[in-house]
Amino acid sequence: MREIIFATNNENKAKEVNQILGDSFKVKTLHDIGYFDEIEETGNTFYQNAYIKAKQAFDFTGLPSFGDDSGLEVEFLDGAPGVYSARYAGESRNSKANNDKLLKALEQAENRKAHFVTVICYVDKTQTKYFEGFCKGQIVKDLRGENGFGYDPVFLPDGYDQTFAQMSVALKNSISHRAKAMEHLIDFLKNS
Ligand code: ITT
Repeated sequence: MREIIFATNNENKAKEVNQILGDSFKVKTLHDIGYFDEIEETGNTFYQNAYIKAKQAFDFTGLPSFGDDSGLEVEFLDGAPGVYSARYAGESRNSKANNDKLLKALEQAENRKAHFVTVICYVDKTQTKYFEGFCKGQIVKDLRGENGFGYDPVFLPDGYDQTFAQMSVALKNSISHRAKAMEHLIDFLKNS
């Protein structure tokens, strides 16, 4: 089985990615490879941060590695919180605080359109590649559901009447931004 390093400390992301990849790859996270330092996300774009994560894991292991940088872009907020999604309400990276701040910022908003973005960067000995995925939807008015992570309780994907946090992981994984970016990565890996 091919081994690949997923440069994340987010267990929920790792769970989603493992489910998407199934048995075709053995995925190891930063924790699994014994990398316990914080990777500073110093970039201003999803692309830069995804690269920083993947490159760090590749440099540490010498093995094919990928990083995922993702976030929520809200139309009424001109694309915020965007690349700063994890820290929208402060450095504590607290999801409840982030969601509360977002709902407050949208209190008067009629336009509640938003989309999730994932950029995956893959690095190995010979190449660096990028893959994108998007999922469009709306921000609901109250927190709904217990599953998932981050902004899942406030995000209603287009065409569904459940937020990401009300859906099973399997259903989220069939339509999410991360799933779409992962499909592109998987296609690439199959042909390389
Ligand atoms: P790693 O950098 O260790 O992978 P992270 O949680 O810091 O994990 P990001 O830097 O990509 O990940 O931050 C993305 C933030 O955007 C994340 O903390 C969530 O708040 C939000 N987010 C990303 N994908 C999401 C999803 O599928 N559902 C809900 N919120 C999501």
